[in-house]
Amino acid sequence: MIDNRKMRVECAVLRHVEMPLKFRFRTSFGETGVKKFLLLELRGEGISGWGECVAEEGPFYSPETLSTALPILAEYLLPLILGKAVASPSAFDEAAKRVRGNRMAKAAVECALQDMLARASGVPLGRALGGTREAIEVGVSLGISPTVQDTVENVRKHVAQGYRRIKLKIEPGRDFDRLAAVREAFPDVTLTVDANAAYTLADAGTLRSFDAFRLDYMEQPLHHEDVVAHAELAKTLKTPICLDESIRSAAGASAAIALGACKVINIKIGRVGGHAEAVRIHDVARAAGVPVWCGGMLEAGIGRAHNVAIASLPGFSKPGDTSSSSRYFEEDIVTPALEATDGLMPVPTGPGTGVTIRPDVLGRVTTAIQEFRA
Ligand code: OSB
Ligand code: MG
Repeated sequence: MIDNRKMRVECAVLRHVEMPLKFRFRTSFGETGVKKFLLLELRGEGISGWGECVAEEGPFYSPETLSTALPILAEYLLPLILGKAVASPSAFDEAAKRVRGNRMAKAAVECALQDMLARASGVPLGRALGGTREAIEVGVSLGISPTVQDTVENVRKHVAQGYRRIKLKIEPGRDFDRLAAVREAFPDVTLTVDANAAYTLADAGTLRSFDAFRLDYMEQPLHHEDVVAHAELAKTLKTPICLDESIRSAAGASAAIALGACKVINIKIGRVGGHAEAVRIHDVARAAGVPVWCGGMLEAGIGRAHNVAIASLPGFSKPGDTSSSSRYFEEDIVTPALEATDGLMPVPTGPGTGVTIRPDVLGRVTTAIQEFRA
């Protein structure tokens, strides 16, 4: 990573943003129809760097929420960089270690610094992080549908759009029947499931029955804190396990791999605290022969562009959840639009994330603005 340039951050602008989703997204932990997030702009030396905080409204996917990220940013994280002469991403990453947890808040700052530094250096962020791909392979994450028939139709629509992997959200009671119907209708599609921790070891029989569907992997079947239980479960399944919620650091990733708890890892920049930790997880996984892929949090353009940048690293060898922005939103806050064709999304080639804010659109979806200075 290039990190030799020291940036001076003069001002931070935090926008509260609300964007209606084109579909209601239902998981085992809840349902949403509006994407609410904090958008961070760091300004200094005539450049802006942008980061999207992926904390959600409620503490259901992660303990962090919009209303916990705000004071952590204002009171602990932004003061580490505002007015300081050494606001490089790695200096921030190091200084922010004193703050435990709160990784989504940290990632928003680290992403904005990474974007700012790459822009100042005139290089694409993906390349600055070690990325080698010109385009990334993408799949879709499909929420839990009301019926088996709706599920099959939704899969049909996305297979026709060329997505390279279909991931179905599942929960106890809305799993086997849907999988059976989808696998029968699409014998060759690359298929996965994501339970968001909705099962226990008592459900091992049900989870084992999914072996018949030749899933590429099963994502986070068990409790987010129980890596050992995943290792136990793995012994009884043919289907490989992929961990999402359980992996928050490179140390945790190494431990999970050593325990046999996962054969695949979903990396989300927000969940792990920024690009630097995402790269470290990528590196330990790659050294262990464990493929990774980039997850999603229904991001708008800035968060999506950061996802595309990290997914350009070589170890991201499975299709991720970074599907086309137009699937989610009528209009996005950045240009060029982040769109996949035939399941391939080009990695922007401009400096930083390679996307530019559309001030008119951003103005329409911003509900509040706060400014922070040293
Ligand atoms: O578990 O991967 C998840 C969205 C919000 C919270 C958790 C998850 C998801 C998704 C959506 O699966 C992925 C996307 O389309 O951005
Ligand atoms: Mg997941």
